[in-house]
Amino acid sequence: MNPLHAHALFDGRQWHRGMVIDADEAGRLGQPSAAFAAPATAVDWLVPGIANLHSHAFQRAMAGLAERQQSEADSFWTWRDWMYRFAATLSPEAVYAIARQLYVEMLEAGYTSVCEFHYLHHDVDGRPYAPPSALADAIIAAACDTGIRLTLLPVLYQRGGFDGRALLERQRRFGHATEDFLRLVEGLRRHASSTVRIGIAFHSLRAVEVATMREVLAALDEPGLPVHLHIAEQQAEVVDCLATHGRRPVRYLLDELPVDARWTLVHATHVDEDELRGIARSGATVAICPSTEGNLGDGLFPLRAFLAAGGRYGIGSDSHVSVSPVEELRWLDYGQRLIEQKRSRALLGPGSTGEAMLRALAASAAASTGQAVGLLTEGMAADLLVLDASAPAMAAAGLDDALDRWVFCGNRPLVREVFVAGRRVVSEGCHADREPAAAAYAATLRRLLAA
Ligand code: NGQ
Ligand code: ZN
Repeated sequence: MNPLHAHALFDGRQWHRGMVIDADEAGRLGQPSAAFAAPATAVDWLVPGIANLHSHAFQRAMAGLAERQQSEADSFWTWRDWMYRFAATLSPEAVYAIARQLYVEMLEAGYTSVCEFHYLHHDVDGRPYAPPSALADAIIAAACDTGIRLTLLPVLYQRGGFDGRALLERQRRFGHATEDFLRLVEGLRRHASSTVRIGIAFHSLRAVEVATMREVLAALDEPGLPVHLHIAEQQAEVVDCLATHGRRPVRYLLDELPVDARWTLVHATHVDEDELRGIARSGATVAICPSTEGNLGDGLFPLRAFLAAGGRYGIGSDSHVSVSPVEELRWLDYGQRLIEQKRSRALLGPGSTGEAMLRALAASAAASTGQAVGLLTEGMAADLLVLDASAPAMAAAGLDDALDRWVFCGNRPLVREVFVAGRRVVSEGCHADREPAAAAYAATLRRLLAA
């Protein structure tokens, strides 16, 4: 990366005027320094790239295809059946084409890293591929080819519910015996690099017993290992967990496992005050996925109470009905506004709502991804965005409102340049592979939908 001169740099905590930043060979930032004479090439608005904390890449290809009402009782659970049927059709080549297109879109939207919650492991008949990591390899290849930073979270998925029932036939591509899972993770760790981190995930409390989680954590422990799981997204999970364990899901998790800052709880939609305080105290991040949670009819995360408890959160695009950090953040705040019939809910005192939310994302990104991302400070990754200063939405912007304009001002994308580890991957709003990725994706979808 050539040194970048910025008239205004938001480092994830605060604004600085007239800065120059530079990255080393490994894509890490040096100390940002004050630029006295900004050259003509200086950019106006330099901000941290966004970490996408929750993704199921293959679901991108289903977006818009599951919106036809089948019955008055359509729900998350009927969507899930549909999703299983779709997942049953995918080959490693298809997963690569879908993930590549998705990651191009993510980069163009301003996501510079993605946590891939990867549970589609085996062949259609449930047998392991040779090698068993074939589908994970497709995800890694898509990330490396597009230039997005990846935290790959191979998912352990073992049973069909709290009562210990076996996986359904349609879930057979997802399941592992514990030893096979440990072997998969060990094998994947060989792919770790400066932009690929291997973490782990447990699909949910429904799908993995806590005793097994303890066993996996003991076997795979390493400093800062990201550990993600879905939790309390639907009321039915709360009801079933109460029936089996006499406690609500988040309470049960916090009681049974050493949840700390390495953990990311995905959704955590249905939580009471005590659980909220418990999550905040643990230092875990909540990955809120507002567009998917809205699409699936999950409910609204109680953001205000969580902020009051000092909790950490980030965002994820999850099922990818939307691939836009801006749309996630709008929905995050608008959901709260609609409940409370007030404005600017994502912060507890006066200030910029957009800036407050972006500060929260910057603060949680490193722990949740297990990588040095989020803040644009010395030693952190040079994962950054240049916003389009020439866009009408940014006309006469100032430090007080630049981030609110990006988040709240219309639908024309304002991300002009994107760098990951100091490497430019988007120029003038366009990824270099936009066209070939879209063509391969369209061919893949034609094949899948014709079958
Ligand atoms: C998933 N998706 O694993 O893709 C889940 C649905 C489940 C979301 N939670 C399946 N959005 O939770 O059992
Ligand atoms: Zn999910």
